[in-house]
Amino acid sequence: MITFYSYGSFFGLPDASPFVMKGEMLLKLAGLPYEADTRGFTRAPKGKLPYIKDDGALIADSTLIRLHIEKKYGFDFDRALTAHQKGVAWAVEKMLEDHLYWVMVYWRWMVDENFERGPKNFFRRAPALIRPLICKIVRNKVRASLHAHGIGRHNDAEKTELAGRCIDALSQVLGDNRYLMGDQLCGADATAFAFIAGGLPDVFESPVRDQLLAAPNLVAYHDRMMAEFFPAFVKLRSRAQSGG
Ligand SMILES: N[C@@H](CCC(=O)N[C@@H](CS)C(=O)NCC(=O)O)C(=O)O
Repeated sequence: MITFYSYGSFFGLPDASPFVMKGEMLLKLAGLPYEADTRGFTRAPKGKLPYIKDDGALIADSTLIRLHIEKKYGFDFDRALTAHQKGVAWAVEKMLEDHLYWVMVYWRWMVDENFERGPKNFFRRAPALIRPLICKIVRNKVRASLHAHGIGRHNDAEKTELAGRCIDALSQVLGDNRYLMGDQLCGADATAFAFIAGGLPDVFESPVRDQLLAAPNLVAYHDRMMAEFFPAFVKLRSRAQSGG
């Protein structure tokens, strides 16, 4: 049995991290049984989640998990796609992971109100006396990562414009399709779903959320995918939205 190391549910989502939601969805797409373990972060081989343990082998990184599934289990996530579609799907995936993600991180972590309602909850098990210090250290680390990536050097209007182009591109690629690239699922559906889901919780007020909500096809796609793959969270999301 594969062990899938995750953060666990926050903000009405299957997981706080879009990369973890992507990883879990890849396991579901491949039909592989797994058990989730939310206590693996301190032993994470690359200091990040998700990672899996499969027959004793540790595979860290959502994309490397995908490659592992493809190699070890012979599962082709993109079997329904043409070569051109495969290229587009991969490019869309990396646009979300390596570009839009960092704008999302900025709004979640660097805006005080969003941090208070969101990531601060990750530290609620830390001793009360040192909790503010831990929050400060981790936030400073995130700030440094944003700066190193480059997104953190842009002003809010610039970040918003860049995020808008990503969301628009995603919406254009999806169009009226049921799934990202057509009427069949592919590997990038795991990423597209996870990053839309990560941007939608109403605890985070952000231009990214507004831009996603302004794209009806992305919201409808998200709701379809949530119902298909994480049905328990459809209820949680609607309860959260109705203030319950
Ligand atoms: N490239 C990695 C990215 C994973 C990632 O960035 N995970 C974040 C959560 S969204 C994390 O665990 N960060 C912890 C840290 O940087 O300390 C993947 O695809 O799995």
